[in-house]
Amino acid sequence: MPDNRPNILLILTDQLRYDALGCYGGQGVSTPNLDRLAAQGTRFTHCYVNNPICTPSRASLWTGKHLTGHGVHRLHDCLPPDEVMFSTRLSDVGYDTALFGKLHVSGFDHEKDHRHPNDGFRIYEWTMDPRGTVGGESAYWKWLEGRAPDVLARLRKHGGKAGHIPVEAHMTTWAAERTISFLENEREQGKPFFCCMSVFDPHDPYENYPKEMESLVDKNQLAPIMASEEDFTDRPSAHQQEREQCYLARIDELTPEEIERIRFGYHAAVALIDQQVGRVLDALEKAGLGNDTIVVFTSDHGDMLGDHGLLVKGAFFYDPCTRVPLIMRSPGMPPSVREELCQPHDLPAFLLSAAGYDQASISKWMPEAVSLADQDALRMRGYAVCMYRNTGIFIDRQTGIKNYSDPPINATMWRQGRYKLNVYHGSADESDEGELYDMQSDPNELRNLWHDADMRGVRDQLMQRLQDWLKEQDANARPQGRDAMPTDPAYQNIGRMR
Ligand SMILES: [Ca+2]
Repeated sequence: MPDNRPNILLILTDQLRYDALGCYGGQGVSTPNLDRLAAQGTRFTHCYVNNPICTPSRASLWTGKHLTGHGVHRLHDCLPPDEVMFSTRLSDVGYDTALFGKLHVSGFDHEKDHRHPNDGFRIYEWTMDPRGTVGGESAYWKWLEGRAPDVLARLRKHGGKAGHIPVEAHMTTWAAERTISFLENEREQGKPFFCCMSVFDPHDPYENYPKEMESLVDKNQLAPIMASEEDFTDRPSAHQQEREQCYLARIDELTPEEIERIRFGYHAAVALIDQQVGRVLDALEKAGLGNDTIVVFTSDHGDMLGDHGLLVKGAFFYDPCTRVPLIMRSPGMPPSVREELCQPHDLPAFLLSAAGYDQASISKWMPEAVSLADQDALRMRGYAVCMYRNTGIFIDRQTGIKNYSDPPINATMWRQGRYKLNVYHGSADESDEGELYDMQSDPNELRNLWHDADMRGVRDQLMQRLQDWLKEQDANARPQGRDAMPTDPAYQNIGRMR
C-alpha cells in the first residue's frame, strides 16, 4: 500500500542570523536558492530561539521543549537519556531516518563517543565540527580521507587555522552530497523519510570558506556594523563581561578591518550553504520527491558580528543573536510570509502532526509546542521566550582558562507584542538588571527603556507575565542534564582569534 505521508528534509545551520539571507532583507549577500525556497514556501519573520547557544537551543528543537523541559541549560550539559528526540517518534511510525552532520544536543565531549539512546536515526553520520578540534574523528573526516587527503592533513595539523577549504572538500558540500546520495540511492524503499542535513557554517572562525565564494559577496553592499561605539553604562553588566571575556576575542582588541573580515567571511560561508542547498533541492526534484517533501531551513542561533559592540553569541538577546531564519515549504501549503512569534521547539509539533500523530500525543510529549501550521494558536500564545541559564563559556584573560561564569548569569528574554523585555535575575547588587525595547519604533534595539518612567507600566506588566511563566516552569522543571565539560587541555585554545 502506498504511503502518502510527506517526507521531511530538515536543513540546519549553525549561527545563522535572520538577516543574513536576501529574503530577510540582507544586502550584498548571495542566497538565490534560499530566497527561491522562501518564495515557494512559508517564511517566518519572527522565529526566536529558546536559548542563544548551541546545545540548549538544539535540545529544544529536537525535543519540542523549553530548557526547563529537557534539562540542557549549559553548553556542555547532556540531554538526559530518557528524553526522546522527535526523530525517534518519526522512526517509530515507519519513517526512514538519516543524519548528516552536527547534532550537539549534549556536550560534545560526551556526544563524540555516545549516541543519545533516543535519537532514532538509522543512518547517523555525526560531525560536530569540521576542524576536528572538538569531537575529533568524524564522518566528514572519513569522507575526506578518500576525497581530499591533503585537506584532511591540513585540518589535522591546523584545525580552524587551516585556511580556505575548496568547495569540493568543504563540510557544507559533504553534508549536501551525503544528503543527495541518501535521496537518490540510500533510502529504504516503501517508507517516507526524515533526513537532516546539518552544517557547521557560518560559525566562527569565518576563515574556512572556499575562496571562490568571495566573488559572490558584495563587500560594499553588506550592512555596516551597527552601534559599535554604543555606551555600555546603561546595559546589563553581563554585556560588559561578554565584551571582556568573549571566547573568540576582546572586541576592542580587533581592528575595524578585522571585524569587516569576519563579516565578509561569514557571508561567504552563507553563499556556499546557499549553493549546496540549491544542489540538494535540485536532486529532490530530479528524484521526483519535490511535491511530497516538507523542506525546512533554520538555525540554532545568530551571530552579533560586532553589532552593539559584541561578538558571536552569549548572555544577551539582541535580534542578531536570538532571531533566526525559518523557512518551510510544505506540500499543499500556499506561499506566505508569517509574522507571528514562533520558536524552534514548535517545529516538531508540526512535523509529528504531518507524520500522522494525533494532537493528544503531541501535547503530552511537548505541552508547550504549538504546530507551526496553526497560525491562530501561535497568535493566541503571542509570546516567545529565550532562557539563558549560565549557558555560555567565558575566558579568563589572565589564565586563558574557559569556564562558566561565576557568579552565574541567569537571564530571560520575554518577547511579546511590540516589546522585548530582558531580565537578568538576581545580579550582584541584588537588584534585577534589565532591558526593555520597543521593537516597533526601535527595531535595532538602541534605546533601553528599562529606566524610563513613562514605560514603567509596560515594564511591570511584562515582568508579571514573565514571572508567572517562570513560576510555572520552575514547578514543572526536570533535573538538569549532567555536565560534560571537556577535560582535554586542547579545549582551552579552540576558537580563539588571539
Ligand atoms: Ca551553535
